[in-house]
Amino acid sequence: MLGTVCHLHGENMSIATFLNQPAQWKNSVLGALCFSADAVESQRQADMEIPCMHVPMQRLDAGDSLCEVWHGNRPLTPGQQGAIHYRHDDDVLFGVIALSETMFEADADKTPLQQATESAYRQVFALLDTLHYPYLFRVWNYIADINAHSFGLERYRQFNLGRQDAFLAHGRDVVGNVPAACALGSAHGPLTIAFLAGRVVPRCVENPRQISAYQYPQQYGPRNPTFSRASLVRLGQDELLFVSGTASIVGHATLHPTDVLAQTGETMTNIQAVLAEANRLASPSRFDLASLHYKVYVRHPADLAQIRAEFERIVGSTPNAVYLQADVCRQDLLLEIEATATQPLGSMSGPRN
Ligand code: 3EB
Repeated sequence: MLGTVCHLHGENMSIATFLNQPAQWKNSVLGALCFSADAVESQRQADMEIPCMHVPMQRLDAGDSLCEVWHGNRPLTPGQQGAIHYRHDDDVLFGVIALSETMFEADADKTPLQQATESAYRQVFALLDTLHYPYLFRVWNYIADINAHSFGLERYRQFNLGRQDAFLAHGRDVVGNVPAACALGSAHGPLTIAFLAGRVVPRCVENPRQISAYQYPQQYGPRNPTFSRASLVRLGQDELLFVSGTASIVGHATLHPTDVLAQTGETMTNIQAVLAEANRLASPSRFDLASLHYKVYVRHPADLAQIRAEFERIVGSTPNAVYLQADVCRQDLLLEIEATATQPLGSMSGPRN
């Protein structure tokens, strides 16, 4: 298998480069996560039968857009169910859903964002049930004004209510066996969710330095976030690691609330701890900081240089990383870092339990 690329893999490029790829290349694209401050460009992708998420976020490092493209095995099957656009091969399904809160009215029980979130996740689970891709590997959540308060509750906490209700309504675990995820804030736009799902059970990884998010104390909201710190997915000859959005949280508390350098260091210590846990479960255990592909979400663009220098110092070699401006789901968090990696299982690995 030397020289082969895992059949499920992501690569980064600008939206313009993505649009200019030949049709043959696009035939293996499961979907894409597109980010740019200006929403216009990637809307053209709607014609392509490729599910493309678009989130209005500024890329901070290079160029003015980012397109994270996920490839699968040809031939791919496209489709639409409810508000979800998806594409799948025999093993993996990529989907995107964007729902505007204006479609929902506040009632006595549920805020519009909560209803939009619950509806989006219910649609996701209905699709996964219909097409038989039962396991969510990784979810990307983007929420406008994530730290704003309305109806007496921070919007991220409204999102957590709707998300957990949908998991429960579909009989899914809300503790333990939950997907890797991230949740970031944009200035505007509909609730936007992208996801990868499949037919093999992912192994969930937690971080011994952190209380599991699904067990946070009540002070962070009426319902806990439904995500694990990372997921490990074995596909063919490869093992994929999805590290969730990771921040400067130890136990359940934010550390270094006003110190962006220290938050960067603490975040990387957390990612190291997640990697150590993943390596306990993975076989062979070869994930390290240098082998990850990172997305770094920066709250204040003015902090970019400091965050980047510290991050590069810690990773050592020049990291494979992209930087986006985003709000993070606690007001005192100044950055969040997510990552993915793939390792070949190798001929020495043998059967695993
Ligand atoms: C944290 O550790 C930081 O709600 O899906 C990170 C990753 C965070 C995912 C989510 C939230 C989520 O709590 C925030």
